[in-house]
Amino acid sequence: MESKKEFFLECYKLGIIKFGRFTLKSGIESPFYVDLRPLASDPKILKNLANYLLEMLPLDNFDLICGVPYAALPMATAMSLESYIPLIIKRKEAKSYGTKKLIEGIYQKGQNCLLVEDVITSGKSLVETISEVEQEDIKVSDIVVVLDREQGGKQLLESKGYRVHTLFNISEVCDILQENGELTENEVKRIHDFLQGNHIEFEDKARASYEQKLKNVQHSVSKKLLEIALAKKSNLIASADVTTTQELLALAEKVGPHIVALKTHIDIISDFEYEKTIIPLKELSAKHQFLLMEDRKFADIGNTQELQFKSGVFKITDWADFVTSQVIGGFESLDCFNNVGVVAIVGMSSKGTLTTSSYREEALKITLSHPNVIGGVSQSSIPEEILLFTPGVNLADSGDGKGQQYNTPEYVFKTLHSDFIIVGRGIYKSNNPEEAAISYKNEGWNAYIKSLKIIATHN
Ligand code: S5P
Repeated sequence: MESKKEFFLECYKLGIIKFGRFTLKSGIESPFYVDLRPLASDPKILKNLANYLLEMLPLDNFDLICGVPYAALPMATAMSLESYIPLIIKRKEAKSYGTKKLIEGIYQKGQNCLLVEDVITSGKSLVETISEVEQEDIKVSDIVVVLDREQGGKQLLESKGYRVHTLFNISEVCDILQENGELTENEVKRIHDFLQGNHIEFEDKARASYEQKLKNVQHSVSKKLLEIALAKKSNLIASADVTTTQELLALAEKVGPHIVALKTHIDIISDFEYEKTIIPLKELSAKHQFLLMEDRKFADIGNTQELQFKSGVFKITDWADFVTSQVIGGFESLDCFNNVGVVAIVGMSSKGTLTTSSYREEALKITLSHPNVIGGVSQSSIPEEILLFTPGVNLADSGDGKGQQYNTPEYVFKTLHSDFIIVGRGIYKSNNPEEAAISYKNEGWNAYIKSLKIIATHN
């Protein structure tokens, strides 16, 4: 076998460690991220890894071998194949039916089991796993770990009397990568500072300004939105989720001067009449210079969407400047919106939404490639070539008890690089919607200006 260092570099090529800015499960921001699952996809590496791990261990001590689910399962399997030590499988959760077993496989009470883990950080999840294995009357004395993040896990387990064998630790990994020109001395120093529990500053990428975006966008609706934003010093879209024409028009009159667009759900207006609802609304939009965004969230095949867009009582095509649409119907389902701008729903703000990261990734492909699309609704960042609209913004609340989850303007501009905030109840439910709109407009604009000024503070 090649040297341990060469072996690490081969593993590294599979993308198991990334450097940058990552939010860990605990919410802590880390300058590096480790994911060893790719190792299982390279049979030669997995086999070598198994042998490196076995070499470190007093193999006679073990009757069984068990991986901590899931990343360590292939590793434990490979070690079992190389050493002929029998494998047992620990479930993540006990089955809710049948045997309710937590450990699968053949074993006897009192046998000693070697635990295999991919990465150890604080060690807390290993402590839990060990106690679950011990509850089945299986003994654990040794744990073998591929990579130690050196954040106290080894010490925690050793203080409880377990032997912890680690193949790599993050310090030696950083040294290897520095020697190989993958990391600079400064980057390694920051990682050490982080591991020692010191606060480290992250370099924030500066966001594009509205002026810069105005130069790059193609769609006329994107241009108009950015021009209004700059003219009014506002990035606020008020969501008019009211249910009568009178309330809708009254709200538009009050908040109109302070917003870039008024977002409607036109199908919740109980007394809708094109003449009485839309005509005066159009007049207000011209008077106060804001666009109309119909939040229809189309989600059907192209033909049906076209009918929903152009027919019925609402005739959205005649008055909306831009509309929202799901992209679940695929690329061509958006073709019918060729006289308006489309804001694609990439990710939703509600708890338990099905817009998972893999969905968002696919949704973004359509969003970025369709010429009718001007931007996306999302709770995470999207590429800067399109506009990001972020609902779920409220200064006073963190949720509404119905699944809505709120963020502050500061978070959405600084962290997500949003372009426009969408505020509903924060404005129309307020005692004074005009004052509320002014305060959201100012908060939003200040947060945007602040997000432009983030200065790199590498130390
Ligand atoms: O993910 C989303 C997408 C949208 S468009 N989450 C949302 O809340 N919205 C809309 O934004 C929602 O339909 C509502 O009209 C508005 C948020 O209203 P609020 O009262 O919670 O601010």
